[in-house]
Amino acid sequence: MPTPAIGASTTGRSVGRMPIRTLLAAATLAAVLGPAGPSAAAASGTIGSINLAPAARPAGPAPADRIAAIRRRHAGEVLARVLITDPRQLDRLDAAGCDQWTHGHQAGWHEFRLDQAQLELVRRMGLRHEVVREDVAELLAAEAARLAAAGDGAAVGGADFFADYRPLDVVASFTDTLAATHPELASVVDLGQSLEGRPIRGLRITGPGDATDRPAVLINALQHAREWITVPTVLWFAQSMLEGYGQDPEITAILDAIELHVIPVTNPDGYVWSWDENRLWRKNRRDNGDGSFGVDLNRNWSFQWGGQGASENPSSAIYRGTGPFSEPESTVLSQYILDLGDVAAHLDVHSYGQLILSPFGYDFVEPEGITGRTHLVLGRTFADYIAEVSGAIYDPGPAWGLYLASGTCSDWAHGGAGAISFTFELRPANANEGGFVLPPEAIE
Ligand code: 0X9
Ligand code: ZN
Repeated sequence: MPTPAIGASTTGRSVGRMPIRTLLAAATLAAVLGPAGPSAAAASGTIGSINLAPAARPAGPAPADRIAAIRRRHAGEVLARVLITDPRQLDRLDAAGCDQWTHGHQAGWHEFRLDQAQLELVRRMGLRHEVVREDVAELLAAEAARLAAAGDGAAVGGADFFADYRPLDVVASFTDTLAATHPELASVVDLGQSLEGRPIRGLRITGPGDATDRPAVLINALQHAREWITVPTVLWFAQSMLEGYGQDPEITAILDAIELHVIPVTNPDGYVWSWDENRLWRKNRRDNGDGSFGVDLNRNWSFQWGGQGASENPSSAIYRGTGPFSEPESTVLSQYILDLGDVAAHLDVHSYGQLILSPFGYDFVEPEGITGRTHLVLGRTFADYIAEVSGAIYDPGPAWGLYLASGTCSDWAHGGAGAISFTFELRPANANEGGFVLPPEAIE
């Protein structure tokens, strides 16, 4: 079994008087818990003197047409868990176009979105299965109707940003506003451009003074377009840190000691596509030239690229791309991380599953020695904090325990950039609760 190249251990490092593990526990806790409630400022449509009204968005199809199209497209679809006893069964379901929501390729229970013909195939194959939701079309239509009814003005100006999911332009204006209202702490950073030329942006947050020697902590969300819950979660975390500075001694100490970088939308083209065309889109929007679109950004990172748990088939949901860092989105984020120089800790935020995954995921290996053990202890600590404060059960463990996946962001952040790194899978725990399509109440 190959031994991974491990970067410098960050285990013993501390930021100010704050051990890295405390910082990560605090950061993680805040990120997972979500917003405590609408802030009075945001509810009024302004933060400070900044008007939150978003820029005009291009007109799409009329809402009624859109919703009718969603109902037609997803008519009869169900969410089902299926017991796979031989990985070749997964190949057959994949060939039939079944949308696997759990991406493993091993025996065990897997969750799928299936139309009636695909469900019939599962029956014919004699696979044990259970339909957990029959209302996919309704779930998606109701979400689209709700978002259309909110309208652009209400999207930010009339209600709290965190009261519902927000399109890319509103995410961008909220990000700008957070920086504009905390100029002494935050600035907007521009990492580079997506394939379709959209900026990939984020916030750099640190206390006043010389930050040169402060280690960086980076949190990125939404590599996968349909995982909408990840965006408000990390933005709420950014807002909490900004509002807590000077109020909460622990947050103040953390921000005086580190540079925090929060990238809410790593895959802006996919995110826009998931809003405008296909809510359940996962990949970026690469034209693969064979009629298929999209590279799975979380299979495109250079560390162990092309190994197990990634596909060379462009139509696959886990298509790895033509080479390591073939995609601008993974390239610009990796370059940004390398340019920071001293990244102590990193979180790649996904949904769903309520999991805290530590390296590695490309094979059944873990970082050697104390670094590996530190990840496991930290993962357990995060899960305990989350349970204590919210009651939610998150399972910690090495990513390979979920399934093998190579070329992932978190494996690279640890194996290639030397950071302590985790992949978070946010709520819900399973498809019964809607999987990627959660009610807005789940944000808070
Ligand atoms: O498959 C992924 O990229 C992540 N799950 S998701 O449902 N959000 O797509 C998890 C990757 C974690 N790594 C491994 N399981 N190896
Ligand atoms: Zn994901």
